[in-house]
Amino acid sequence: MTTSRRKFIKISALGIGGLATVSTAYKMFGGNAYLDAVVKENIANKFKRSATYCEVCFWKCAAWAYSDDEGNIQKIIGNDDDSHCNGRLCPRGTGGVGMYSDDDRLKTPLIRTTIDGEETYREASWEEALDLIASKFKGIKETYGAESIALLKHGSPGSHLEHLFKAMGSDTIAEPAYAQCRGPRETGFGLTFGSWVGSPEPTDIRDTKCLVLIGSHIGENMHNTQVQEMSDAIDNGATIITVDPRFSTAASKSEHWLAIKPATDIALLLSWMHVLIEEGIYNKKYVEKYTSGFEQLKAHVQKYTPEWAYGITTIKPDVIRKTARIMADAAPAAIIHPGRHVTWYGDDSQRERAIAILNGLLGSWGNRGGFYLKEGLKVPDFPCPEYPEPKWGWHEIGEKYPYAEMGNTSEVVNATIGGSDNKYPIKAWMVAGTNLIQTLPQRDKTIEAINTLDFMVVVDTMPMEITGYADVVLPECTYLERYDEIRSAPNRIPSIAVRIPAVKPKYDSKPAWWISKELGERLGLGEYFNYNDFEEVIEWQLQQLGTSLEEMKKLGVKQYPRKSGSLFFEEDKNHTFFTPSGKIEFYSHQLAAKGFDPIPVYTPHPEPPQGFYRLNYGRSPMHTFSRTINNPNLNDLKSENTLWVNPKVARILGLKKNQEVWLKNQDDVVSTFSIKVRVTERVRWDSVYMYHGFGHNNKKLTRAFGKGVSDTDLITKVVVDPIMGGTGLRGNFVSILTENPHKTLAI
Ligand SMILES: Nc1nc2c(c(=O)[nH]1)N[C@H]1C(S)=C(S)[C@@H](COP(=O)(O)OP(=O)(O)OC[C@H]3O[C@@H](n4cnc5c(=O)[nH]c(N)nc54)[C@H](O)[C@@H]3O)O[C@H]1N2
Ligand SMILES: Nc1nc2c(c(=O)[nH]1)N[C@H]1C(S)=C(S)[C@@H](COP(=O)(O)OP(=O)(O)OC[C@H]3O[C@@H](n4cnc5c(=O)[nH]c(N)nc54)[C@H](O)[C@@H]3O)O[C@H]1N2
Ligand code: SF4
Ligand SMILES: [Mo]
Repeated sequence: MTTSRRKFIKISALGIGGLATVSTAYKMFGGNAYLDAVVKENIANKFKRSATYCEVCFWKCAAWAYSDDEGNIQKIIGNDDDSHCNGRLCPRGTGGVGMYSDDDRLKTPLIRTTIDGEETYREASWEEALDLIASKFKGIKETYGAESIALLKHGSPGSHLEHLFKAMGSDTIAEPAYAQCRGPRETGFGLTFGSWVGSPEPTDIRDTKCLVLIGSHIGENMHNTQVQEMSDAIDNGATIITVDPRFSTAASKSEHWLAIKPATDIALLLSWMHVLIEEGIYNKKYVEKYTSGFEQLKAHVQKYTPEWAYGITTIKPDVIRKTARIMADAAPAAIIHPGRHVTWYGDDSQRERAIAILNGLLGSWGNRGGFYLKEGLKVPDFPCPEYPEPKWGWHEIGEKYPYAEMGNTSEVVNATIGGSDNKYPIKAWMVAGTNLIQTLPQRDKTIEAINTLDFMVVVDTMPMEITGYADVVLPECTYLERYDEIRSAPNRIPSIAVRIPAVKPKYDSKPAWWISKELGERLGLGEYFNYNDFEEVIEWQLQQLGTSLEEMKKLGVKQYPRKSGSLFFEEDKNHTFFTPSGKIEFYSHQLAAKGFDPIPVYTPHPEPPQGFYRLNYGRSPMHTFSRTINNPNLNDLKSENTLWVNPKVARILGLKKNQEVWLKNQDDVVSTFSIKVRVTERVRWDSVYMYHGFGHNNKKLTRAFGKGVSDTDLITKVVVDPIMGGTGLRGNFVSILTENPHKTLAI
């Protein structure tokens, strides 16, 4: 296998016919409760409705898909009984129908081939594609062991393929939602409270009196019920404190916006602890009853005065004191939000520990207006033989990080690239529902890993960047065309939701459950797939849960009574935390034993050199990562990103509104495309900001190709969290180029 073999295949753009069908998606998004009700009634009378849950992001709101007699999906509306959405979808969820109707979709299996010396794909039948994958997997399993076949996944297809992989004997499984997203917060909170935060976050925002957001920009981060509850909390007079170097939407709704100098949050957190303890306004009763290590914490934070923090964070001492007092007044109905995408500067588990400790001092965990005690329902596994025991897997691959508690995508990349001491040779990847080229930092490494593979399969719905590197591409049908797992996520009240196909799969696309089963059978693992249709699996599981498919088709969502007791701690009862001491651990003996700081400390991070700005990025409210940029409905709302530039910087560089610029980072890497300037006070003078997900370079994405810049282009440097292996992405610096650096390259 030569390296050039897996060159990214750029197939020339298809016609732009699809553009003509772009709908004015704005019309579809009702923001008015009365209108919503009228629309719902009209729709309900006219169309067939099918229960589903949304796959446009991972909040998985339960919804109804309405389709007409011709099988066209007319509208998707939130399920009123669902605690993830309360009957209202976000604009992306409403626009989800575009995932189905996008005519750029993958239409048939594709196999890499060479015609006249040019690499390209040829269309193939499912039989041929699946036979080829099965024979490659068999060969690799025989030579190296099933462990050498890795599954990189995100979203619903993942669970079906995970079953296939475990049946095969591979636990070499990872997803970007860990080492590029939530990992450090689960570690930080896990070490402190003995419990992960999990998703949805058990934040009792609707009843809080004070919500502190630290780089968590709810409102642009559109996770549905968080946005709804935050809006309710504001109506109820809660104080919102937003710590963000950028004036985010959340900041605009906040009484206090703390425009912190990037990368200095731990200093602020330590100083807030200092004020609470120094002024004796922490929650004494709670700290006494539930925590351990208070005396060490007190001694530790004594020197972290607001005056000390001011020099680091640029936040004035009186603002630090005042905001600490507001939290204390509200406590325990105060939330220091754990955030979600928290892989920033490499000391992220420690920053999350600091957030957890601050919550501990306020007594918010287990109290109304703080964090509720979530409860979920276990969906019984469909009967099948036990999985074989792999010799190694994600755990071993990530073993140098003692608190790596899920598969780490970047470590899978490293193990794939290998090296002389590589104990974990990875020879094949199956990639499903993740666009690794836009998702993982250090793209060169991702491509190097792909080039060393013997074989790569990609299961996707769209011709994304990652599909261009595959040997075989399998077109999955969209969430509106398939059955998937029963959704069961912990919440205030346990509930389940089902996904039933609203329409038949378009083109020659197939669901992941079917792909897994077909491959399983070809690999001699038929006994793990003892059903003809996934409907049978769900039907059986629903029976075990005391309901039926028939009932769930009518309900969509079913709630179950809580069994674990009260939603909050009870005065007269004690609570044991799942930590070694059974208490909330302000001082972590576990960390100390492994040579890490037992209480977080502030360490300075590199600052942008002269002429460079820190590259800051975040969520576009109308999009989910790279997956929706080509969606006809959502592309209609926002088709490219802009570069937020402070007026001072614009003046110095002579930049004008809407001027096209290119970016070059500290490693001389230049953005593939250009981006238009947005001059705004909303970003600090030391940073620039852009939405993540844009700047697609697969020409088959006819609406998204070449529109805006991909932040991932420029994230060539990472700082790895030594505790859990998360890749800090926010230490990259860019300079702004006004001349096209690609002129001679003909891109
Ligand atoms: N530079 C940078 N990198 C980041 C982030 C960032 O902000 N900036 N954010 C990080 C975070 S928080 C996360 S969680 C990750 C997210 O990382 P990803 O999940 O990789 O993000 P997406 O770009 O949405 O890629 C999803 C892929 O799944 C495909 N897809 C969508 N629906 C389906 C389906 O039903 N079936 C199948 N088979 N495929 C489907 C899409 O076409 C797309 O190729 O990225 C992380 N990486
Ligand atoms: N619309 C939409 N919503 C989404 C998603 C989506 O793709 N689209 N993805 C979902 C997923 S998987 C995730 S993980 C979440 C992520 O949502 P969040 O956890 O909110 O994370 P980011 O989008 O990375 O938010 C970045 C914010 O952090 C700020 N920031 C940057 N540097 C610093 C710093 O040093 N200190 C502080 N205090 N702030 C800083 C940025 O200015 C920006 O406002 O969003 C979820 N919701
Ligand atoms: S928050 Fe929006 S995109 Fe995410 S699942 Fe809910 S409706 Fe879909
Ligand atoms: Mo994420």
